[in-house]
Amino acid sequence: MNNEVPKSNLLEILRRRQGTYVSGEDLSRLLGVSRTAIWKQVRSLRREGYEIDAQPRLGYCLLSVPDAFYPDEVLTGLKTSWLGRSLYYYDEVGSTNQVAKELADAGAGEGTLVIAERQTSGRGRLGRSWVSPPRKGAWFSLVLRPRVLPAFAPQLTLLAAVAVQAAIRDCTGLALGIKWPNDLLARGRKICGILTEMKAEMDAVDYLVLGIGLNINLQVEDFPPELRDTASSLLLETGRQFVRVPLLQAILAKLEDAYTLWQEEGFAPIRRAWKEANVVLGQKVRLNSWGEIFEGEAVDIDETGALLIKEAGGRVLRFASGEVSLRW
Ligand code: BTX
Repeated sequence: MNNEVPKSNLLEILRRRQGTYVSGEDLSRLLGVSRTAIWKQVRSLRREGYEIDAQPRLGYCLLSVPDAFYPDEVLTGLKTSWLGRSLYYYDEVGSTNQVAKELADAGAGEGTLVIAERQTSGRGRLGRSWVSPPRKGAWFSLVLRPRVLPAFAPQLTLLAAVAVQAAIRDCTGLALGIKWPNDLLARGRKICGILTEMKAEMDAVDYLVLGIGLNINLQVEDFPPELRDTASSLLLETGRQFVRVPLLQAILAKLEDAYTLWQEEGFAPIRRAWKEANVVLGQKVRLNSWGEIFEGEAVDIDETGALLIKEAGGRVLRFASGEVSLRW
């Protein structure tokens, strides 16, 4: 008798009968392993945070599952058809974007997901860092291989912002505002950041890595003092603790839908959705573009996703990238 119990198979059976007991004998028969092997796997699952009751005559009963991004948890109930179905999970990693880039360089397919409970050197844009404490947020990256010219790649950041905004609205009721190009804000504080990195030839994208950092259950003290006035989390905004796995699943589903729409109909529908959820247009803004400062009213984003700013003199400037400040 084979004595290795595939964890996923055991979990699948217990999950299907969640709330009722399954005897060791039945499990042993269904999985083709000894009862000792089942007991060993149950102990290992308990160490991972699964609550499994064991009763001498009744057998095993799954009482609760941990709120961890274990592949079994992410894949159970995931509604996407390709996004996130190939998945690399880490309890701790430097940066999920870095890992995703290495995987993409080695040929990882479209939709590959890299997710970590904690990042030790999470990255923002321009060499900045992203605070990613253990099991408090969703820190993840996706490998995408869109067939577009490199100039259209920045649209993906806006697309991601729209998808995350919609998923959070559906799951929590919170309507976050999108700040061009890559932040989601609540009351002006950053709750989610998006970092898109690309490898491309002159006329074709090889791959894009879409990195998303979403602050979910962070308390004030989880942020370093210098971020406490500018950062927030879903918990701090709503007073509620969220189970993270369903949030991630909702984000992946919205992202897959938006990405499919983008490939079929182009940027127009994404642009419309972005304009509805943004907090930049119509505002006086200051934009830092490679160290040069521009000021004016943000009037629109164009069909490529670039921001249009109207200066006091009436001249309209177009920015494909840059850092926007709203309050000055
Ligand atoms: P950004 O450059 O727009 O923002 C980075 C800045 O945001 C930091 O300099 C700091 O001021 C502030 N900040 C840092 N951590 C947080 C936080 N947790 N919440 C709010 N504000 C913060 C935004 O870059 C893009 C961030 C992407 C992060 C994801 S996580 C998964 C993936 N892997 C990875 O290394 N990065 C991405």
